[in-house]
Amino acid sequence: MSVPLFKKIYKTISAYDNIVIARHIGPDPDAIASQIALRDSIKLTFPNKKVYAVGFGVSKFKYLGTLDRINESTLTKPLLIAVDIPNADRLDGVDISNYHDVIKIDHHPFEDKMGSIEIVNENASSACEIILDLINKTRMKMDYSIAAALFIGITADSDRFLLPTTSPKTFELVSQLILKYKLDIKTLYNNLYERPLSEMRFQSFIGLNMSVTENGFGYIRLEENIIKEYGVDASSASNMVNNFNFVKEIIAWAFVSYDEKQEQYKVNIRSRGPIINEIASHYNGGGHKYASGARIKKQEDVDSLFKELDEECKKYHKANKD
Ligand SMILES: [Mn+2]
Repeated sequence: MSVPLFKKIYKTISAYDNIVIARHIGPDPDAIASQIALRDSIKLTFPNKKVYAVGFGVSKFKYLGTLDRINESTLTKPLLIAVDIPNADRLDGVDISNYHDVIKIDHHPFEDKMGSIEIVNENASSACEIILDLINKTRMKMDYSIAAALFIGITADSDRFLLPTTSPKTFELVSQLILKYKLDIKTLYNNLYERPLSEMRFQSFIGLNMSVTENGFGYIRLEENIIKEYGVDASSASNMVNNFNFVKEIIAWAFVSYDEKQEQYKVNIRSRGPIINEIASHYNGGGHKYASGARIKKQEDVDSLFKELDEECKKYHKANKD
């Protein structure tokens, strides 16, 4: 990312006294870690500024730090920094129209223009990687807990440096971070990866029951009664989609669950070959090339999404035959 753009962000941050940092609804570790690390770095660099990281808290990510509550109407001339989010309508806890200016820092494919400065780097492993680069290349400060949060965000979003967005630069930045702050990786990994036995058992259920087409498309519907029977929470269940990479017979795979409250199907899609976000975008969805999601009202549309994904797998196999 260009240094002039980082300098411009630094200058803009310097100019505001009230800063709110927001990310997407249904946050993952990268979303929360990037907003907390950025908030704490701005506070450390500019102790007189009021800086808030907002959005609905998730108890299992509490180890990353605490979030703030704000009353937007009482903030004078606030700056909004949106991290890890491409679309304004999925911002958690803020109304973009209340802000004097907006900075976006993201690594998803571009969707909405939000403000005067936008860093969108699809080649970055995570929002945390971009923020780490920003801190390193400006006069912004860091301490152990900021470094630890950034490490967690990068590790989680790159799936432990497995996903194709992991670059030599990712390794370089992380290596410097570990050395400089003597990160206690063992504790950080425990926080990020420890999970209950019930989840492990449910993952085995998925492995046993997933359907796989001859084109290498794997799919399963996670029924509510089964999720309950195994005692896992619905979001942990759908996040297990990340654990089915590198299965020889599968090149793209999807989990679908029904959200009773929203009255819609939530589909999580992953791939290690075919590009899937284009297809997901036809079904009220989107995301990264190899990690996407969709929210669908009707069962028939889920079926036709799966048909399209299966076709894409077929095309991919044809194009990549040795
Ligand atoms: Mn992210």
